Amino acid sequence: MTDFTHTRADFPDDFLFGVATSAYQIEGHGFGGAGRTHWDDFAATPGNVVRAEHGGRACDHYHMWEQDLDLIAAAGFDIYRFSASWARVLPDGRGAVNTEGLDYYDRLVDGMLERGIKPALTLYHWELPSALADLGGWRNRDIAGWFADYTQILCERIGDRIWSAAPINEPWCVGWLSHFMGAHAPGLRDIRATARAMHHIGLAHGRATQVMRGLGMGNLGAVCNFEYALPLGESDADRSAAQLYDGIYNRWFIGAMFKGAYPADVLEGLAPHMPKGWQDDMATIRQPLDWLGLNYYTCKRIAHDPASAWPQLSEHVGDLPKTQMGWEICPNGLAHFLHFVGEYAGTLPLYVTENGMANPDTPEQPDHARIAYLNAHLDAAKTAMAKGAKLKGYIIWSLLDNYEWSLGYEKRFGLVHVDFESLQRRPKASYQALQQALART
Ligand code: IFM
Repeated sequence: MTDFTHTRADFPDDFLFGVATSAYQIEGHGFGGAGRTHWDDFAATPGNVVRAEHGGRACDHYHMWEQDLDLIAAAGFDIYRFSASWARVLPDGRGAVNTEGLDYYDRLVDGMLERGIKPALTLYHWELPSALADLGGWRNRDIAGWFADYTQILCERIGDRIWSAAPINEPWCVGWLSHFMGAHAPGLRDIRATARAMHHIGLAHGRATQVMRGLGMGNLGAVCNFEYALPLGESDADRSAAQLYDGIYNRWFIGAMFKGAYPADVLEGLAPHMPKGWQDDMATIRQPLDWLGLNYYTCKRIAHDPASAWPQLSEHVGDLPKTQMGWEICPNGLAHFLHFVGEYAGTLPLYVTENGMANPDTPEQPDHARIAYLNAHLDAAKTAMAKGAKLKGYIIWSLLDNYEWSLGYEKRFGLVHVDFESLQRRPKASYQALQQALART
């Protein structure tokens, strides 16, 4: 069996290892009285999702959660980063509460604590209730208030037992990927919608953080995704395009959350489309936080595209070895960001809140490629720590093979193989290697 290059003993005593999932991707949204989400609508529209697959059954974690928590505990993970579904708690996004949904999250959190696992909650991992999408979803400023109310209801019930919480997973995906690139629900390609969503996401983050502080919760953070932007060619134009891509992807949200300011280069393009009075919200967006989480997977080659409208750039894939997603394997980028975010997060603890790879795994084939990927990224993390990065934990995406959004169930990110017919779980070689590496000696 291929081993991990590092074991737990190579990291500081308080360094934590974890595994992550999200509600819509594993729970089975058709169970337990959850409301319809914009992902159900997106998947039901031809051309959006491979084979029109949706999260109706997914991994049926809703019924199999005990078995899944046992897998997390048996591997020796310290943290389980999970998310709650807004539409499971409030089927219409506001108004009537689905008590079955609250009971479910209550049981799930108790189940983690019983097994000695730290619950790391994400409040929103993309399953917007359809009823709120009808009202404009993230384009509507009122979403910040709706999200704050949902936060209050959920955290009044489970907040007392949560180890850490973050409001919104990967704001760039919620804003840019979903409203500008049209690749995720609601599938828009509209700059005005994008600017509004990119601002209201920050506002909702700020309001939810205030609510959780008000309830006495601690260890509150933000989880942003980062992609290492490299110029495609040597020209100044490509260099500037990569810099702008970096601003949109990597600096917009942390700029607002940690400095109360959007990056000037990005604002130049988005300002004409921003909602009126956005400047007055910056203090709410910039809430004191306790940590920053980085989701990191890959790099991207960026070129200037003079023929297109702002931001006048095109995305390319380079020659590095790739994962099943077609994403280049580029651990240098992780090391880069672990230093770069210090400019925003100062001395706050950092966590890698997602890192991992999709691989066309079968139960019979050991996933050596995943072990190598994780090794390379742990090496990069270790090197960054030696140079002063404040990294306190590393969380792998994902525990289980699951619903990879518009790519359906084909792309397998799990440490545990899931047969989507029988729902049988089978730990992969990477799970077993991690179990060895994490064992306390
Ligand atoms: O599956 C996703 C997850 O929902 C968010 N971060 C990236 C993962 C892999 O694409």
